[in-house]
Amino acid sequence: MTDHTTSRGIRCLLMRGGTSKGAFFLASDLPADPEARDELLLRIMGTPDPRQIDGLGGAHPLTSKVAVVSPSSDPAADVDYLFLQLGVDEAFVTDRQNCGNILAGVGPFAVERGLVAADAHRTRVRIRMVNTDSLAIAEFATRVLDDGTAEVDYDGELAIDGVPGTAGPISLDFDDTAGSTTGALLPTGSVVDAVEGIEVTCVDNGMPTVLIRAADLGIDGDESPDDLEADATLTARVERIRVAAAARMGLGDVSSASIPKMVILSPPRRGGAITTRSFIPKRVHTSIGVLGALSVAAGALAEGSVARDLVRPPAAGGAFAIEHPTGHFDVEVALEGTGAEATVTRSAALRTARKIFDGVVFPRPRL
Ligand code: NQM
Repeated sequence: MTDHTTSRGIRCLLMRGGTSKGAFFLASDLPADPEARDELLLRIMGTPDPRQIDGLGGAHPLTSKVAVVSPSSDPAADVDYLFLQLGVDEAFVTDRQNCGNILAGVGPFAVERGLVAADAHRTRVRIRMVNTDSLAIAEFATRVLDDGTAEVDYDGELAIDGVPGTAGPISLDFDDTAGSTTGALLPTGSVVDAVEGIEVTCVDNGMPTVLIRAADLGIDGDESPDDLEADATLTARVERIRVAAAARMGLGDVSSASIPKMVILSPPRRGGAITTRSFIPKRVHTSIGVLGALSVAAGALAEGSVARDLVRPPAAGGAFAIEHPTGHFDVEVALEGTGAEATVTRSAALRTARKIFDGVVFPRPRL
């Protein structure tokens, strides 16, 4: 049978979103059947292959990401955004996690594809995040061209650690909570749980995350991602804790899932609130995810969490600076209530994004 997708290609926009990179598609340009869509996406990204040599993927989970965008039927939203994480050397596509870095590209993509009309100076896009059925509002600069049409202005002065140079700020505002996969900010019902012999805080402000003190793992917490990944005893222990904590969080079998994320905490080194190293979950993040950071901040601010003796919280109303391997990421998170009753009243962050390539991608033939 002739495979027309291979010969004619699929319309695709490659975009950096925050510190990640992904392939953005209109849902209408992909098969409606999730199984057929995922099989096609694996071929487009070049998965499974450690180098993803025959596709668009960049040989790391942070560059093996897909956004599927469509007009929203929710009156509170302009567009629906489905995030899909693809494996690199393992052939999987999962919708069990959301991604806030790729979210930064969704508003601009909606304008690029004509789903949202750009305003003369700034454009606001209301995004329903399908993975967690929650809302985000993105706002970014747009400009009017000589012919009167408006387009996204990607340039600007904001530097984000983990990306060279500067670009235009994209504000991501989640109102209160940044969403939840597990349905609760503290999914085990406790601020601290004992898992595999150590104390952890399980939290979900947009990303199911397990917080662990570096000292409890016998490490400093500011090791490089390469050094952490090379420590087979440590990675095996982190994985055992992940699987056990996931069961307590109601996430079921996560042996082949990219959640929960495992974040190792230690005191701040560079004037921020806390130092982090994030297992996402097999590779170690070179910075930190957006929703991961919002979850770390919420967990660290929860009274009695494992971060209590490590965190240097910002002054009231100040940004929570999360230190990570390539710098820091400032997020705004506010909590109300104490202990297991705590709720999030504000979640927001600034990112940048950039259109890298717009065209037609040709999936590799079936293996
Ligand atoms: O937590 C990587 C990323 C992410 C996720 C991961 C993210 C988020 O940096 O919102 O952005 O944890 O898999 O792209």
